[in-house]
Amino acid sequence: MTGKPVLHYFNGRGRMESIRWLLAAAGVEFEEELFETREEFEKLIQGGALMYEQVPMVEIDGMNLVQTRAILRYIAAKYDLYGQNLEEQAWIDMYVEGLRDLSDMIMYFPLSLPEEKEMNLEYILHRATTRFFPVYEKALRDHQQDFLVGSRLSWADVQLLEVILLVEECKPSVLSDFPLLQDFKVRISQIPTINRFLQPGSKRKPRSAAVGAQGCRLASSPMDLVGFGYAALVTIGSILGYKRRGGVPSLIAGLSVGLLAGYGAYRVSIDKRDVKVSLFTAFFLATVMGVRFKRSKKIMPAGLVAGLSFMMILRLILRLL
Ligand SMILES: N[C@@H](CCC(=O)N[C@@H](CS)C(=O)NCC(=O)O)C(=O)O
Repeated sequence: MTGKPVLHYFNGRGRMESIRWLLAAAGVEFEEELFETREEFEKLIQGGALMYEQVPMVEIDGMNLVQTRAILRYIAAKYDLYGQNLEEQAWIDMYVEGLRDLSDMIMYFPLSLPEEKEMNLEYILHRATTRFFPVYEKALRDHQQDFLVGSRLSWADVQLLEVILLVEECKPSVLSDFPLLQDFKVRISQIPTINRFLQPGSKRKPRSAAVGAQGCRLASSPMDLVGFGYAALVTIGSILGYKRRGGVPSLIAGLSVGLLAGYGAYRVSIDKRDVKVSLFTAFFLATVMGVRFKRSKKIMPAGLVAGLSFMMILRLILRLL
């Protein structure tokens, strides 16, 4: 290998965190190109480095590796963390895939609707303690070794420790009925490479960066709901105005501006810094309605639209800072 692997991802845990864990456990130093904006992500896409236009991507051994599982498998095999034979590999795969099911639930948890948060958390903890942790507790009991598979550290152990710590962040006492997992946690945490990764200042992402799915949301760019709401308001407002006072030209003008605002919101949804159209629309409406409000002193609709448009301008400018 020439040079250190370079990890490309958002500045968060997400799908990259297990890759960080595995490299760290293998004692491999790595570099990170962490992006914060959609543009940085798109630059990478335009450079042709992302096979599926998705991250994680890891530059390693002259390849641009994508697909989380493929990356993990490559690292595990390369650094001798993937068992001694096909049978051990199969066991490692089974343990790792189960752990992924559990960690995926946790990764998507921040996307829960507020009213579903408590129920979803309970569900995750229930699944962890009734379906997944019993498997690993039994595996350690039956296998009678320090590790899940064979007699040395494997990818399965690294992944298990990562997920235990993840679930403990949701409920610190979650291992209380799993004595072997408690011992396992202490034992594996003491392995020097892993212990270093657990120390502050390492490349392990903190809980505050548990943006898993939020990281993905940045990649697929969240919809500009406020912008669409504003466009809908302008459109509905012009239809109501027409119904009340008539006037086809004002209706056409209102609908056109509403359409333009909708198009602006669409562009912001694709790229949150692409605010030109939205800014122009809001500026136009703020000016026209502001002048109308000054003359008529009527809050509805002139004052309201001018005020909202002014707030939209502020909001869009803030996005650029
Ligand atoms: N199967 C892929 C999924 C990767 C994925 O969904 N990545 C997200 C970020 S976490 C992404 O790049 N999304 C952008 C998009 O799909 O356009 C993997 O496991 O690596």
